[in-house]
Amino acid sequence: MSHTNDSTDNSGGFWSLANIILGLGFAGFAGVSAIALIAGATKYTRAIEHPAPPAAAAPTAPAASAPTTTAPVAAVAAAPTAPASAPAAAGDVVVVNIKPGTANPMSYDTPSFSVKAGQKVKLTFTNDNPVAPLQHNLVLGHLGSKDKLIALSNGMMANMVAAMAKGFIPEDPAVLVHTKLLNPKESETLEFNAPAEKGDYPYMCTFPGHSLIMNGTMKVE
Ligand SMILES: [Cu+2]
Repeated sequence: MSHTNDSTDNSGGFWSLANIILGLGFAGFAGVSAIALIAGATKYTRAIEHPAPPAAAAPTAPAASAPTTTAPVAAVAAAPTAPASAPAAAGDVVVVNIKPGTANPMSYDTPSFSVKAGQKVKLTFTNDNPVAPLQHNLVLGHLGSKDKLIALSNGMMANMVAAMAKGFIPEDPAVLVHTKLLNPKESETLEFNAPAEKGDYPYMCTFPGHSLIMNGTMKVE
């Protein structure tokens, strides 16, 4: 596995602080929005005796299935619109480019992609979002490790300074490969071979508060 980093920007201190503040703000905002949405959905059901829309669509759900709700922020959270990429033929290198989402900067624009077992993967995460420049990383986890990694990510909130020094990368064998914590406009390419075992491998930004929405699935087929 090799890493390339094509930015020489060294404004880490500023972005670290800005990202903590923005990140905590977003996390709080998301929490309030979720509560508002649940409350709104309950009222909606009572008022017209109609099945309530899901309180929050899963980030991997197709955007088309998300019903219109009265809470626009929640709709943004459910918004990945990029279709899953088609699996490439075995033997080819799969090139995957991921950026923060345009509708919600604390999401990925690629909710899933498919690879063949053992196939070489060249995955580039470009942290470019002009609306909300935040620090992000991309951590690919082992089969079935999504919940564990989300918990580890959010657990780092308890000691942000120490965790930031490690780029918010969980020290856990569930981590397969990862980028460093990227400042806005930075990018990093990960090259690795897809695991031999078929299934869904989660990837996410482990900056505390991001992983619940900022995640996706690498499908090994
Ligand atoms: Cu992030």
